[in-house]
Amino acid sequence: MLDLVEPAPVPPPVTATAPRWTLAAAYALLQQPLNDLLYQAHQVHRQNFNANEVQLSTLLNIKSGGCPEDCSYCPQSARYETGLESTALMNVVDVMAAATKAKNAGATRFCMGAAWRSPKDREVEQVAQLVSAVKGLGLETCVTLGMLKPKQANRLKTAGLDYYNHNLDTSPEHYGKVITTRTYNDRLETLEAVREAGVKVCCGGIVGLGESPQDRASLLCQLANLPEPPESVPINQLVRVEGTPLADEAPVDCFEVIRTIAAARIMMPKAFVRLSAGRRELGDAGQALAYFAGANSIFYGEQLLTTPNPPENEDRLLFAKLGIRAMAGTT
Ligand code: SAM
Ligand code: DTB
Ligand code: SF4
Repeated sequence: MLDLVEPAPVPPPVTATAPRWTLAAAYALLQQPLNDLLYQAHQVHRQNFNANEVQLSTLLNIKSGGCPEDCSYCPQSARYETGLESTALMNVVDVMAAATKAKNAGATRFCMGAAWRSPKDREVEQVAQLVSAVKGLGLETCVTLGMLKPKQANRLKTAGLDYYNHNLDTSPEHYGKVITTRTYNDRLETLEAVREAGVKVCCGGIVGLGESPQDRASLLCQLANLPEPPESVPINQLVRVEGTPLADEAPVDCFEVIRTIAAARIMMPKAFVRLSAGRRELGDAGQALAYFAGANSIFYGEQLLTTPNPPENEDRLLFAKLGIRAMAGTT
């Protein structure tokens, strides 16, 4: 009688590249005891960066409010009564003045944000002029203008754009509870256009949108598994603004922010991890912990886009206490 031997399973065809991170691995990383997570993150940080240097980026809202999108965290959406005035696109003289001030205060990157769903070609042309002017001051340039087409990304590249900021914001699973007017895939397409144009990618998310720890692990997997991981990863804590649907969301525990930063450092070892919105809420001790966990970039200057940020002198004082130096520019 013949022995019936189970045939060996056929391996799957090697078409798709394996993701760098599985959800289970990312979740396990995030949930381990805080000291274990911090120890591991700090080691990865030291292997890739000078642990006592932090990069300074200054933000300017070049076109405020009146946005047609429904991002439920955002004070700039025209759908919510937040008392914010909408403004036209700023002119080059005023932008240059703000950029010069930022440079003199010690920033090495100047990030310009516009409350658009997606810019028109004419608007991209106007922003391209701003980018060239700011670049001419010897600053790194970054813009965040909403969804971008490949041709628009190429135009910004030729103007001297270094980084494009476009966040995934949260996990694909939680996304629909936060934004309905553009899809996750829309965001991925913009990131692809930016990457293809040879502009560096700045992409991160927000902690505190009512998401679960699994959602935070899932967001980090999305970021770390992009065809090329982002060069810059902003981790924002939700700034709760009156009039927005998330105004009364329960504040997230500060250790969840620190855990997210530490996991981002481990999962994207070469990226600048930016401790972004929400630094005021963290306080000095929380920020010190974030720097230990691997954050090495901040938004520097007393205003984010529409909400307050610690003033420069406070940051300088904290850096002096911690022995942290501002990173020199690369341009
Ligand atoms: N309109 C463009 C867009 O959304 O792509 C660019 C500007 S938008 C304000 C840039 C990012 O700021 C958002 O993707 C979100 O991650 C962050 N952001 C906006 N409002 C926030 C808030 N209240 N708290 C934390 N982060 C916020
Ligand atoms: C990012 O990730 N955070 C910045 C920047 N990219 C454009 C914006 C934070 C906005 C916080 C709310 C506000 O000031 O309007
Ligand atoms: Fe508009 Fe950007 Fe605010 Fe969304 S996050 S409402 S797209 S400005």
